[in-house]
Amino acid sequence: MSKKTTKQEQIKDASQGLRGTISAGLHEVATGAIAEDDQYLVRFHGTYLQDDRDVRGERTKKRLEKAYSFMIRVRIPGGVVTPAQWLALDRIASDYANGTLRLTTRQTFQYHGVIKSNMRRTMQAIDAALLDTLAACGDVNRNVLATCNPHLSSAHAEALDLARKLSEHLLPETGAYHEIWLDGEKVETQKASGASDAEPIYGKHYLPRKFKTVVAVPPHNDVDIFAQDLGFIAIVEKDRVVGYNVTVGGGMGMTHGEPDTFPRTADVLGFCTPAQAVDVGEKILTVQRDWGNREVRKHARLKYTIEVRGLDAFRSEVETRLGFRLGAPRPFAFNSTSDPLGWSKSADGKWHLGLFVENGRVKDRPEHTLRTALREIALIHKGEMICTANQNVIIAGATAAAKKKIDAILTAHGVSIATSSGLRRNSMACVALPTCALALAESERFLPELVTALEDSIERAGLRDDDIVIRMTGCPNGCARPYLAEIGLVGRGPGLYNLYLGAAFDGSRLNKLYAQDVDKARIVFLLDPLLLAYATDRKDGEYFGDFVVRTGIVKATTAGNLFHAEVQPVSA
Ligand code: SRM
Ligand code: SF4
Repeated sequence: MSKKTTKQEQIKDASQGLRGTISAGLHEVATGAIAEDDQYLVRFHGTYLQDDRDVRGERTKKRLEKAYSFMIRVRIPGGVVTPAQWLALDRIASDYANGTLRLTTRQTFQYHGVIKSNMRRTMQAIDAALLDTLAACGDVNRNVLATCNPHLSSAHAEALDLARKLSEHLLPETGAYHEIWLDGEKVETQKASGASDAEPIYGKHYLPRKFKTVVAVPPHNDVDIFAQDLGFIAIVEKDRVVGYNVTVGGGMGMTHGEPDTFPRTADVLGFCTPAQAVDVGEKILTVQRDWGNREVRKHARLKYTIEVRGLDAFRSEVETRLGFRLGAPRPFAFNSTSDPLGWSKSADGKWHLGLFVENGRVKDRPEHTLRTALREIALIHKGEMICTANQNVIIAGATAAAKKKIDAILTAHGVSIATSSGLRRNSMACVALPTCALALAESERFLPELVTALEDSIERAGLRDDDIVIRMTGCPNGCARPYLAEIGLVGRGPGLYNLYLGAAFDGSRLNKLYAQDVDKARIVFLLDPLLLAYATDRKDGEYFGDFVVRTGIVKATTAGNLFHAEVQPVSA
């Protein structure tokens, strides 16, 4: 290995197929943690060592070890689970985690608060539910997303099928996952080739950085395709997918004060047939494997490879490896990144309920026992439960009789299908404190109260039912994709956020910094007149993000990509 490569590259190199000393570390009872290098390696197995930041200061004062526990992320391509799997996952939350399920922005579940001595039991319980956590984190292809819901059309079912195939094909082959967590037992969802360490796709060093793939069925962009490393846009004719426009180079993460790190929307690379899609995905991944920056981790994502090498050179290398040329992109149009909430009926006669889950946290609160309600629904439901990339859940494929029962269960548990406003319906926050090690500010625990405060302005402006996308993160890494929100808030420090405005409602244009280091009162103060102006001066059907651009509230200096433009915030 070159000496110039990052520490993470050296750890992968020495890891013996992602084993490191994880197994030994799990048996070490003197600490709730694991060795530092293993903390990086366990990510490939779908888990992170964390500590409870709410008690960190107090424990340091008392000279106690940090309150360590693990976050575990399940791999669920397309976010689709059976009711039986939901019940199993729910049980695990009580048995081993903090009693909540956290639906993520990438169509899956996370557990928080799993202590080391419960780690293997938890992984085995996930395995028993015929699920796994392999490659849910780490420098590999992550959970693959698909536009919800396979009942809606054959094209939606094909999109889910492709997401599953891509996820399966791009899984690491190491037997370490079996050995460490399952005692060599077979994981049903792992590659049939099983415990080989050869890693024909990844090689010994895996990827330079995480890699994220989605499949979208226009006009719904619920998977936020332009935020992803690799995307497939279904081109549908007569209800069948005739091929995919392939997108590359999207990503959200940046670092405050480092302008050579930035969010970027993906480019359309070309067109492929359904039969070519998995191969195209593999070759794009391998070009990034070989061309990605392994010396500066902050520049290691595919978006920087594309910026440095150029889209044409990238396409040409992909085509050389494929042995054929990609076709010219076909026309497509997205209209929204939101989820269809409420009840709807598909052509197959089945009912589907899109249920808003505030910031994805499935838990019981007094008067709003959502977790119990979903458990009771899973007990009577015969269809699917689908996690969305907006942290919501779709109870899909219900019969008319089940629909009545589901409504009754929700009512009994104080769960309303309606949300208090279009702003809340389109709100999303990352986890942040107390579990995320990188959080600079609150997010999940703060956004609901900020939305409540903004609902006063919304009410006065007569915008209660209007869809306005608001997203918050506790740091600039962008886990709730805030740079693609009409109103984006990004944590800078305790109680302080950067305010971004002007992304497109269909997810195709980034927003732009509007105000720096603003607190709750200032955010409300700044947004109140803009919301009132929007209500009075908007054109027919104009979205808030488009309005602030058209009226010059934020100024676009390059087409499509506001964020890349020179950043000139108004003074806070
Ligand atoms: Fe994320 C790191 C949570 C989606 C960009 N993300 C983290 C970690 C693991 C913090 C850490 O490294 O210590 C967070 C764990 C918090 C916790 O306590 O649970 C975390 N990310 C999340 C989730 C749970 C947010 C949520 O509230 O739903 C999402 C889990 C998705 C999943 O199921 O796989 C989540 N993260 C995203 C997304 C959105 C997406 O992929 O569509 C992004 C932006 C897209 C992208 O990747 O560019 C995202 N997360 C990051 C980054 C910045 C990456 C970069 O290129 O700079 C980090 C930090 C890092 O990797 O170094 C990060
Ligand atoms: Fe943590 Fe930052 Fe991601 Fe929020 S955006 S979960 S604070 S890494």
